Amino acid sequence: MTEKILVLGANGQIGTELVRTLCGIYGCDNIIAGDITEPPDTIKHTAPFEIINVTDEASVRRAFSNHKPTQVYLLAAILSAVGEQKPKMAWDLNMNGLIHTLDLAIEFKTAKVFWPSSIAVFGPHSPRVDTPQFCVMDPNSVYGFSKLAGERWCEYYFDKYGLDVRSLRYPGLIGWRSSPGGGTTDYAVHIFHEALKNSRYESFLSADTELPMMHMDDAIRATIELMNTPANRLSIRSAYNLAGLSFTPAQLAAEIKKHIPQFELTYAKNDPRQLIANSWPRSIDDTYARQDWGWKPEFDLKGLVENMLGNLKSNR
Ligand code: AKB
Repeated sequence: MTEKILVLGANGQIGTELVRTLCGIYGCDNIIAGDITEPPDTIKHTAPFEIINVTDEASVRRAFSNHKPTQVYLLAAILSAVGEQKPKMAWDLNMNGLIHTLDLAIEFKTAKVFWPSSIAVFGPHSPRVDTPQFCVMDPNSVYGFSKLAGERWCEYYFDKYGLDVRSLRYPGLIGWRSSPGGGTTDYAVHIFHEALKNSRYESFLSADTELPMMHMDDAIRATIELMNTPANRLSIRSAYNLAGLSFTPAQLAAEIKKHIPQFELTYAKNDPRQLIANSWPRSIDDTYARQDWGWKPEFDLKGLVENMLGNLKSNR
């Protein structure tokens, strides 16, 4: 069967990279990149692009009706830091975008839907080290509880309506081709750009704030691997825990210094993103992903830093 794949939120950090990868696998003519605004000059989608507003049911319906997608990736979201500034807007986009997509996927018989969750679904009472798939979850950011509610909806649509919806709890994602958009883990991307440009960076998180992170190449591979796994092997229909590596700003800076000895990292005080980070896991137990579909990350800290600096340097 020829796939027709709709990517909603295609201009974002993950969408930009995913459209490129899906083009390579399925051919660009079989991908539709959709987002609420035209892509900025920095993004050149290789697939055809359309304006689609996921909060507007009619807009999403038009895309489903025109393209009859066999797969949909719904990536449009307001992330943790911006979500705290615009809580109602974050809830509207993160929830209603998902419900519209799930309902239309049933109506138009879409074979598979991907929707990203996040480590933000955990909260201050979740175990912080090797956080398990199933535990207390009391997220205190709007982004976090919209993702947790979204996970519940995904599992509900699978159980009640048989919709094949799949999801991953992404850690902070670090890639050189696209920029992050308003999250708590964004420092770990900006630091590379500033290290190369100015040999200095001010981290909005404290030196010892350890968070789960992942190279974008690993995250895209995980996404495609999950989507290609036979449905009967998937035991998790909320969202899979997914681990790459964990590090603190100080550890990241020390690794960058091996390449840029004059690099200096300073730390801002009282940034609101620190409170969000303090409620998140330090590391993740992703046993279910490893067992069900053979997940294995490739990047450690050394490899990630080499890859980021090398690619950013040669693409300046
Ligand atoms: C954020 O920081 O909000 C995101 C995430 C971990 O989901 N990068």
